[in-house]
Amino acid sequence: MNPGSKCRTCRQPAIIDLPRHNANFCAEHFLELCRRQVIKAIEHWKLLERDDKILVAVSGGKDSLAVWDLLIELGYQADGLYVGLGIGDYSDVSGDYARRFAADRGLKLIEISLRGEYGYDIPTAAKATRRVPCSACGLSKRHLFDKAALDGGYTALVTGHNLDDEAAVLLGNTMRWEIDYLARQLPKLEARDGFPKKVKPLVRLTERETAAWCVVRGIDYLVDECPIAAGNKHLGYKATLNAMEAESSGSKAAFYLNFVERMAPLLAGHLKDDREALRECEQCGSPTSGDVCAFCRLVATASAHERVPVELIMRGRR
Ligand code: Q46
Ligand code: ZN
Ligand code: ZN
Repeated sequence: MNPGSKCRTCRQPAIIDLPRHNANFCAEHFLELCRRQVIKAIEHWKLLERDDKILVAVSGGKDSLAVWDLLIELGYQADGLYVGLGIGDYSDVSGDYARRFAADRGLKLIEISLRGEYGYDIPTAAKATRRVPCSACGLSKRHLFDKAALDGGYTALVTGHNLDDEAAVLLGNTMRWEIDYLARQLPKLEARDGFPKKVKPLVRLTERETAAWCVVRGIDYLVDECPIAAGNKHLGYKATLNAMEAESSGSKAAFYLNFVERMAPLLAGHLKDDREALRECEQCGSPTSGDVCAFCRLVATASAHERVPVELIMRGRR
């Protein structure tokens, strides 16, 4: 940002430049822009109702704390859910950030420990399944988020996915033409038997913007990235999209938002086919396409495996 840059709205000194909006903003008007983007997402895609009982999946990072903060600020009733993944110090510290955020604001935080309640952690699950850690981690989180939302009588499950996350997943799915995944990549998935409504109110904000929201609002968040994320292909897709964005600002938002508006409706039929094939897991009752759901199979495999320290997984990934 050039020294002396002025806020587009009030002409006071700017604190952030946002090339895709072709403007700079002071702290107050930057926050206003973020609020407007979230309200626009909520209203345009009908993400939330005023009387929704909301559960926010919280990791202790910038996005999940920002979305929780924004929803409370906008007058929604929202509790938090933190899942302890057992990824060494990273999980211990991330839990502290989530707890501190909730305690400082008098908000309710539900906690689930994978090791304490299901007898495994993510490093052990990665070793036991011989797949990248994010595979077992994503599966565990999806299952436990859905279960906690339904058990707690919540009508909406909110996640902090931002524009960078969604554009990166979209690029990955497009590169492989994963039609079923593409059909589901929406800012809102309606509730259905065994699944809560799932919404992503931050999809109009970039990760730079959610980080800036936290800094301006004085939210203390865990800056460190997950130490075992190296197998996560989305990091490469994010770098590719950032390179394109640097050449042509606004291209990332156009890629994702135009997909949702123009392409996703054409894939709606795939979403329906996918839903019709589900039945109840014999062990936990969750929706599944087989007899026993993928989560119950993961619990059986990972909890029977000798505990694996996170350092082993980190070394293995280098
Ligand atoms: S926590 Fe889990 Fe992420 Fe770490 S192991 Fe992968 S999915 S990167 S959001
Ligand atoms: Zn201003
Ligand atoms: Zn099950």
